[in-house]
Amino acid sequence: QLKDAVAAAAIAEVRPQLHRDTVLGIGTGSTANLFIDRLAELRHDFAGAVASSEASAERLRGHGIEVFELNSVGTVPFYIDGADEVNAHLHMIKGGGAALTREKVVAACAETFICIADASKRVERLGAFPLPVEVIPMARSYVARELVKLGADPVYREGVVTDNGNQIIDCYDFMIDDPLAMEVRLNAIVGVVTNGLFAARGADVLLLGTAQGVERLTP
Ligand code: DER
Repeated sequence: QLKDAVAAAAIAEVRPQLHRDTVLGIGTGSTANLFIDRLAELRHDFAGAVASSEASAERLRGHGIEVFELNSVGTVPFYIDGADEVNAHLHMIKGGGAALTREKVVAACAETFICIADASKRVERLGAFPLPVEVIPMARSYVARELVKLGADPVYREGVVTDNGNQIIDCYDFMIDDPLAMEVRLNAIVGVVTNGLFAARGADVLLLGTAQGVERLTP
């Protein structure tokens, strides 16, 4: 299973750097879950983790791993998380799991962002995966109209409320040629909390699961 191979590779990558007082930044999604499950056996080798979602926090606690509030930790040496798409610059689209805001915050506090993904996530151009945008509920329709002006087809992700009490709009038919510029442009739409472009702060290392094994890529 390619996802399991990259989770194992991420454990191998961080294990030598673990100390009793280390707090790790942990992502959200099925690949991050495999990493969390493998962390369990190392739980006595580090202090705990900061989670990018309540779901990941619960999974960590279930393994007896202490979960810390980010405000009491400050920075973390590593952030390990999956992605929906990742390009050659290690810019990503994230947010498939509706955790993009806390993911982006913890990533901002991490020295090294290790992205773990199977080969299906590797793309030349970002945007085939519908770009998630987290919005405050009262601004949803306004933001959707602004996204149409940018060329997107905005679709409200019905029935989903984020850990922050917000809603998600997914931008379909929205190929992105300049992720850095578009990330800044989307952040400028009032009512947008976070968008799923991780370009200003992309990954530092990509562990990519391929049929030939795990490739370790850097920007
Ligand atoms: O929501 C997210 O950003 C997740 O990290 C997602 O992008 C990856 O989820 P997966 O590992 O289940 O594909």
